[in-house]
Amino acid sequence: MMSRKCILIGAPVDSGKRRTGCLMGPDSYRTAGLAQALSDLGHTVEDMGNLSPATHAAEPDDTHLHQPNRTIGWTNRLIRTGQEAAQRGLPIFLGGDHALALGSVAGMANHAASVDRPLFVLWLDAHSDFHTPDTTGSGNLHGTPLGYVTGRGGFTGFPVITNPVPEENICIIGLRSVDTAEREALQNSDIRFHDMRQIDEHGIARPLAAFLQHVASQNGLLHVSLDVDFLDPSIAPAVGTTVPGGATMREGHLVMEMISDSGLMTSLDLVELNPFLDERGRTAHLMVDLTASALGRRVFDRPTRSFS
Ligand code: B3U
Ligand code: MN
Ligand code: MN
Repeated sequence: MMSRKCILIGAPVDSGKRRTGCLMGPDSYRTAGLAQALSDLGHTVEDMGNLSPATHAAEPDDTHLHQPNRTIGWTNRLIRTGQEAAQRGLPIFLGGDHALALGSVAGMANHAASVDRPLFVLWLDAHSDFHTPDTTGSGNLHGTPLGYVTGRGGFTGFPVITNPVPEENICIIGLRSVDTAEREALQNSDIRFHDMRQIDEHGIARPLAAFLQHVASQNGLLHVSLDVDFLDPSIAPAVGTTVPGGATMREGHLVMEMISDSGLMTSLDLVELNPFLDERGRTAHLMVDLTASALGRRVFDRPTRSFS
């Protein structure tokens, strides 16, 4: 396993939905020992502390969207900070809710363009987060990052997407809660998506291995966005939107170990942890353990297994 420079970026974004608490996420990961876990694996760790949103206008009162301007402020901040960090190491965005990914992914897309490589995105989530401000029924912008970074319209006031992520470069795994508008948009898109039914029938390794091989064949950079609700709420209760029937602990670790084996991951989001809802830190600890698996922690060092 290659030794990496991991750059922790605290992004206490809490504007992406109405239920608050995700702002405590970054400090919860720190308390659960994230930096130590990474340095125990031989990585160097830099912690940039907790960011705050860029200056933004007051919230309008004539919109169905929840706190759009604060999310615009966060997006501006995270694009800039993320892009700068990616030149120096492997950014790990400590959320914060999934609205942080409007900025993290857009920043990584700018970075990828600057080094002339394509960006690929692995989205581990119960939800597809492919809404636009026009299609969201809830008005919660944590449901829109994939819509934003692929260049869908309607994101008035947000930074203009200069390097849209091609739909065919995105793979979503873990789906089990998709709105009607999103389902249609997804089915008409080139995004690869895998719901729990598919995972139950064929296993989680097969679609992931196919995607990782594709990324490798294109010499791509890989951004991984891990939403706590990818996991089953019985093992990861600290999330506002619990959806039963999620990934097991073993599936979660397998996904992360395969990502690590591939050597492809260049940035990571840890999102939607709401420590206010946790049970004695177990969700925070699990997210730290999964991050460790993605960065080389193993039971045994054994030759990489091929899944083809
Ligand atoms: N698709 C719904 C629900 C949702 C999306 N992301 C989460 N929940 N966490 C929406 O509000 O857009
Ligand atoms: Mn999400
Ligand atoms: Mn989700």
